[in-house]
Amino acid sequence: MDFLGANGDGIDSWQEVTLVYNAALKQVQTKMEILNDEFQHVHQYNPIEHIKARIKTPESIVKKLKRRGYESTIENMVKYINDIAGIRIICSFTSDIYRIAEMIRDQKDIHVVSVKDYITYPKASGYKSYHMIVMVPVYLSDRIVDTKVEIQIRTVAMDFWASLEHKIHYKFEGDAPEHIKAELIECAHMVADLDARMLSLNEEILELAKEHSEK
Ligand code: 0O2
Repeated sequence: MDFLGANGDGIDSWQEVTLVYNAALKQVQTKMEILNDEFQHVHQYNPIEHIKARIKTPESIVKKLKRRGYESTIENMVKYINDIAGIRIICSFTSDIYRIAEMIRDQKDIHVVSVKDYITYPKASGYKSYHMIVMVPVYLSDRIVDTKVEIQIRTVAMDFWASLEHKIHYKFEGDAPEHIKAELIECAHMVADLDARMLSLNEEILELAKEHSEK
């Protein structure tokens, strides 16, 4: 994939983009793992089930730039594409999502640029997830490059729904038949109901365990 040469935020080749964004990804992933370990140590509980990290493919970056009417230059991708580096944090319960988001906000060397709360305000498609664009400093030998990383936080059930919906979206190039769209919305309601019931079941279990230990 060819990009026009440019100079976006001190990054001037695809190799350098990969290097810098990979470094940012590793930093955020390690931070999340440390927070999860600490949480386990203090509360005997892991809010994070698992973490997935990826660098957006050049093809997907070019498509997104085109869709938004920008030329495929390094400068434009660094400036306009917020999810070149993406981390997905999967947790068990909806309450974990906000707990993790809070822990991210409290990190001194992570700057939160923007938040999209598709949990409180789901998309019309039924999509639910909590998105944060954060900026982390990547220390190279001769300079520091502030780099954007998109963090998506969602439950296992939301992730299951989103990956199927994503496949369908691509299969029908965004124009799925109406009955499939309606079925997906119905499934999104079932996912929301399942998440709510699992959360209240877990809270009841924790309460019972607490009463039991106090006896
Ligand atoms: P792909 O193919 O997954 O990479 P912004 O980041 O604010 O400039 P953007 O990218 O529209 O604008 O932000 P948003 O809404 O936070 O979406 C970012 C990513 O979230 C998307 O990346 C998807 O991965 C995911 N996402 C957003 N909406 C949906 C949805 O309705 N269904 C599913 N399954 N995933 C969604 P890309 O680059 O659009 O797509």
